[in-house]
Amino acid sequence: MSATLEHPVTLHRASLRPPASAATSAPDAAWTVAAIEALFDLPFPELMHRAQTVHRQQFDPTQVEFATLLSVKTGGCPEDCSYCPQAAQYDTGVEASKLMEPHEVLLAAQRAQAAGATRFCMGAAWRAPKDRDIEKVAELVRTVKALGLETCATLGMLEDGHAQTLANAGLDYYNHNLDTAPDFYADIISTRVYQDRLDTLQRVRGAGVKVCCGGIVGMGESRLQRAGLIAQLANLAPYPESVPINHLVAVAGTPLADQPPLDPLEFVRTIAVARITMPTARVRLSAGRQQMGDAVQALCFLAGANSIFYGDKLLTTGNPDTQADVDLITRLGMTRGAPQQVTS
Ligand code: SAM
Ligand code: DTB
Ligand code: SF4
Repeated sequence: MSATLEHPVTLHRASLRPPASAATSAPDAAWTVAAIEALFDLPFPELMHRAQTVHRQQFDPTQVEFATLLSVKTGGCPEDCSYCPQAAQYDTGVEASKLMEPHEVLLAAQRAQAAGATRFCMGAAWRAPKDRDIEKVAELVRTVKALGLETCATLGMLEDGHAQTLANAGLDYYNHNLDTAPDFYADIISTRVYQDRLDTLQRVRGAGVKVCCGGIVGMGESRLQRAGLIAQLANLAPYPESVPINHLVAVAGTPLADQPPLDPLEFVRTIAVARITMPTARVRLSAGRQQMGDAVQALCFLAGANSIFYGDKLLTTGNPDTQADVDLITRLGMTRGAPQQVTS
């Protein structure tokens, strides 16, 4: 799977094929950070061609998933994630609220479904849910699942047994992000360690729930560290079924409030590299779309993104209007719907 660049033109043709294992989501050879950095370093047209080739081997490239987010428990979080407006210790104007009731969540899920979402993701600003929280979220999952939507939850770190309870309730995906490279992690979060995240992902897998795991770029990390994040994700065995790539939404009051945005083309490269290294995953163009503009988003779709968060709000920050997203997908001649892997 080497992406060595000594002879890029001849080598890229030989390396258009994904690693043999990738088609089965079970890598038998690890991606090295150097190989992934070499992908990032490819000439842009070359990188895009490779990403598109991999994408088309697995999916209809015109299909894009619409996943709607709902913050079912907002703010007041004891963690210190530097990017997050919901951390209690930052003065961001986000008000803490209690866990929503099933009838409120049902209404939001019905609205999302009527607007065209196929997946509904519930987020809670917890470090880790308590046993009684899990029982309540399981009820929410049952409520949403009964509508025929794909269900996803992101609740923080899980204890043994939590993932199984959620699985029994009908949870399809659990979102828990690695966020960044291991060697940049401590610059961003001090209240938990990388291994905690890996342990939760293991519990999710163990319960048979699909893994939604990605990260955030534009937090001041280097390209090498972006490659380090992708290497961590791609080397999970198996790699996640769903990979959200977020651009930092810089929120006033958080330590990263003044972080300048990443070069948009570097964001597109990150999507392309995620697609190449995790061919069968749904790669989600996640937070940051409101700041991105239509042309950059279109490049992200060309780079292999096949999922977006759909709805006027992410968890606490803005997202493009639903009509703007429907219009964009229409203008691009694309269709919404859960992308299915092609069989050949
Ligand atoms: N509290 C749980 C946790 O941290 O796992 C679940 C909710 S948390 C808000 C989910 C994810 O949202 C984070 O892991 C992070 O990747 C993303 N996120 C939070 N704030 C963000 C921001 N300002 N910009 C981009 N992504 C953000
Ligand atoms: C993910 O990777 N991004 C979403 C979802 N998973 C939960 C959250 C983005 C949050 C952006 C900041 C906010 O709206 O609070
Ligand atoms: Fe809390 Fe999650 Fe925000 Fe971190 S990302 S402060 S754990 S809500």
